[in-house]
Amino acid sequence: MKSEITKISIDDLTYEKFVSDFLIPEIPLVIQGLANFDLRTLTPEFILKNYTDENKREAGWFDADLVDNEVIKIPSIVKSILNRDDMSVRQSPMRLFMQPAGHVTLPHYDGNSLHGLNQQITGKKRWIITSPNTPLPNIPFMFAGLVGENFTYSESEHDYMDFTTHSGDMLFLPRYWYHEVHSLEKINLNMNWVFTPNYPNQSSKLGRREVEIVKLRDTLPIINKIFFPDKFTNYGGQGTELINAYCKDVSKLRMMKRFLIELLGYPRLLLLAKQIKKRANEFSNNNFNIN
Ligand SMILES: O=C(O)CCC(=O)C(=O)O
Ligand SMILES: [Fe+2]
Repeated sequence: MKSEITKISIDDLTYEKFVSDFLIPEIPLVIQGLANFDLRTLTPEFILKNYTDENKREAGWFDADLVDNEVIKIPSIVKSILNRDDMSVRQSPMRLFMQPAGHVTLPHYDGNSLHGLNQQITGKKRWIITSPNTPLPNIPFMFAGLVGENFTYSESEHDYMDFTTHSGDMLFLPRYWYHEVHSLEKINLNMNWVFTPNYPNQSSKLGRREVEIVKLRDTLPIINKIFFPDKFTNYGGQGTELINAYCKDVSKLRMMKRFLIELLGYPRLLLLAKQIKKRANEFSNNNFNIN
C-alpha cells in the first residue's frame, strides 16, 4: 500500500514525542522548518573545499567527523539522539551527498543497522522508501535491491511512501527501510547523521535478515572479505558488544537457512548484474560531481 509520510514542524515536535512516536517504534518522519544552516555560508563550494577527504570517500558519499560550529550547527534534537545510551555512534557519523539534477540513487538500505537523520540543505530530493516488512528482493548478502532499471513499486506488494524533501526538512529514516532517491534540482545537497540502536529489531523481515547475516558474518568471517567493504569488527561503530546483542538468539540452523536463501538469489543476480553495476557506478561517480 502507498501511504503518506508524517510531516511535523520542528516547532510542534518535542524530543519526547519524537522518541516515543517515531524513534522507538521506528516510523519514518519528515521534520520541517529547521533553520540551523545559513545557506550563504554553507554553500556547495564550501562543502567541496572542506569535505572531500579522499580517505573518507565511500560508495556514493563522503563521511565526515561530527562538527558543530558556526557553519554546520547540529540541530539540538539530533544532538540529544546521538547522546542516547541506547544508540551507538560511529567515529565519523556524518554523511554528505551532493548530486546533480537527474541523478538517481539506486534502491538500497543502509548497512550496520543504521538509522539516519537526513537533512536537505540545498535543492530537493524525491524519496521512495519501502517498509522492511515488504522489501525489494535483496542482492545476496548485501543491502541493495536485486532489481533492474525498469523496476516499479506496486501497491499490492510494497508498503511504501513517496515524498520530496526541501531545504530545511529532515527525514528520520529508520533502519532497514529501502530508499531510492532522485535529485531534482541543479545541485542537491543533503547531510545524514547516522547511528545504530544497540538492540536488534526482529519485528520485520529485514530486521530478522540482519541478525541472521550478523550471525553468519560472525561465524564465517570469510563472508566479510568477499561481500562487505566495511570492517565487521567495527559493526555499528561498536563491534563485539553490538554483534553479540544482535545475534544472540539466532540458532545455527536459522543461520544456515539464511545462507541458503541468499545463495538462491544468484541466478537473478547474474541476469541483472550489468544494470545494477551501472547504477552503483552512477551513485559513486555522480557524488560531488556538480559542474
Ligand atoms: O541522497 C541520496 O541520493 C542517497 C541518500 C542515502 O542513501 C542515505 O542517506 O542513506
Ligand atoms: Fe542510504
